[in-house]
Amino acid sequence: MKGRVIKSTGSWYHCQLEDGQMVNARAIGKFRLKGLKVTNPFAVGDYVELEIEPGHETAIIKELYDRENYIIRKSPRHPAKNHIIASNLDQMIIMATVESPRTSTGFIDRLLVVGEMHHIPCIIVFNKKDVYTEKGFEKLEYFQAGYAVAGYQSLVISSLDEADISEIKALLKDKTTLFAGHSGVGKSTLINQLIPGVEISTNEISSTHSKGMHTTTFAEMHEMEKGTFIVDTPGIKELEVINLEPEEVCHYFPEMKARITDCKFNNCLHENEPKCAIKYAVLDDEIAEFRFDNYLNILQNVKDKNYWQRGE
Ligand SMILES: Nc1nc2c(ncn2[C@@H]2O[C@H](COP(=O)(O)OP(=O)(O)OP(=O)(O)O)[C@@H](O)[C@H]2O)c(=O)[nH]1
Ligand SMILES: [Mg+2]
Ligand SMILES: [Zn+2]
Repeated sequence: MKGRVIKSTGSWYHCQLEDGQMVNARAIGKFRLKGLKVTNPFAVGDYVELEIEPGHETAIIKELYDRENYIIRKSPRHPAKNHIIASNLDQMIIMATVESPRTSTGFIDRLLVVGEMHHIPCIIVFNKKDVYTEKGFEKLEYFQAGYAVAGYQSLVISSLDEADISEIKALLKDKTTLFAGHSGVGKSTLINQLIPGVEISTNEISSTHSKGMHTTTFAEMHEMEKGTFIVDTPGIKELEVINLEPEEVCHYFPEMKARITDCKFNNCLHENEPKCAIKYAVLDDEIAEFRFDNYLNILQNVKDKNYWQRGE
């Protein structure tokens, strides 16, 4: 019997069967993970083959169906291992806030790179527009212009605004969407508005730090309508882009990727090389400066990390 992992709590997996029924399932024995060094053998979004235990309300996971894609990050608890956040995703909503708390574009761009690496389309949703100052709106305009040039759709919403909720609802229809972003940006609040009655707990952000306090602690999938799923995730504080070579980084910035063949050197990393088409595009305002800065930052991280991994 086929099921989909909706939620995982330690060794138990809450699965939804094709007829909509729920069953608690667990795996017996070790699962071969095809070379993946991960802390969790199954993730939210996985399709699994289940065998209902006789006389029980529970099931055994017999098989993991191939994942169409998945989002992976370094495990916060076991740095040598990775953690699969969720799988089989149609899109990712990157929730950000310009103020209270502030999300840096550096963080947004790391998530965008992860989305590009896994071929998962991303939409940026700036939440809490009801509390932005005039200065906040100015910054927002600058960011939105930069993302538009890069080819990303971005929206400005408030989780308290009915019209905004309807707009988001339309974007989600018949898809599995991952909601990602810092703690306190309002992911769970928005999902509560999208699915009346789900009542996910949300929390005030601490007034001293203006940061969230991690109200959601594990990823969980919610069904908005039949066939429409939303994955709520715990706030991510920092995100290290993993499994990347320095020369690959620019491939995951679409507005750069489109221009790299115009650079003089085919191994150009767009730092200080002569006749670099990317640099010219930044000077001509065809690539937003903040995007280019974030690129250089990620590039440096990737270089540093690969350096240490090689043990030089
Ligand atoms: N003013 C305003 N407050 C909002 C909005 N959306 C959410 N909030 C508030 O922001 C706080 C944090 O919201 P949550 O939904 O818990 O945030 P989260 O992103 O799920 O946080 P984690 O679960 O910790 O990752 C709550 O106090 C919400 O009421 C909004 O559009 N406007
Ligand atoms: Mg939450
Ligand atoms: Zn270049």
